Amino acid sequence: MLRRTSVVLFCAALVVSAAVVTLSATADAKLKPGAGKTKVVLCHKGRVTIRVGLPAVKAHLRHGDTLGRCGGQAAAPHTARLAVVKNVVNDNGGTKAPGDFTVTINGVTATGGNTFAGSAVAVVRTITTFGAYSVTELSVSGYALKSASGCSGTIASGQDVVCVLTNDDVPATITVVKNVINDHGGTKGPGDFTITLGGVTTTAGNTFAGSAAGVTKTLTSVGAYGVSEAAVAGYALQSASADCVGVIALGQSRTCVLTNNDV
Ligand SMILES: [Ca+2]
Ligand SMILES: [Ca+2]
Repeated sequence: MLRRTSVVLFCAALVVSAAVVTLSATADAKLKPGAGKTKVVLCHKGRVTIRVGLPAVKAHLRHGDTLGRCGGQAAAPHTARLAVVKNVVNDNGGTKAPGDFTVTINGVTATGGNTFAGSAVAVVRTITTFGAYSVTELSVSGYALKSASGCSGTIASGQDVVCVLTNDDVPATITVVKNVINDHGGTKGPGDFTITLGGVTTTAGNTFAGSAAGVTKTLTSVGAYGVSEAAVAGYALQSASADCVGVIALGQSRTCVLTNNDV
């Protein structure tokens, strides 16, 4: 009877510890957008080099796995390790990769160099001096830092630290203003004109009704574009501003003004 009780308790303890691991992994995934896709290289049980999802890293380190590949990078006495994971989100037409970003570890000494190209599967550096550190990167045109996790603080001998830097391409926007002049009896308004933005893609459709206040479109691609409209009987296009045709890059904004006049 006693024995049975202890077995039940032991199983209950297992369930609880499994739940704790799952909960902390979920919390990490929420804190770090895209964390589920991030892979970190670990040496598992001192023998096997594996790649695991970022949320699982803490649990692996807890049972004795170490950052980086097996062999050559085993934890020397009086060192720490810092893994830098570089993520890039390209949902607005950007084409840069993690390796296009130059990352620097500041404040402590990293074997192999403090400055290096980013990598989505982590660059692992052995740290030989300790204290306050930060991880920074050179700015890349058209990209903004979306989040930085574990990228500043203090690092002590024997610690394993994972820093995740995520950049996001900054959307370009195009605003179309529609004016209608009715000085010969016309009764159409800006909303009677159907406008199409060509050459690029947008988050919410390329064809829309005109507006004197302007309609702003957020782009999901960049490059050459042109604004056109469907003909409306009794009206002629009087003018189209310079930015109704052009080339647009990440982070840029353009305003196109189309003016029609009743004939
Ligand atoms: Ca973006
Ligand atoms: Ca007129």
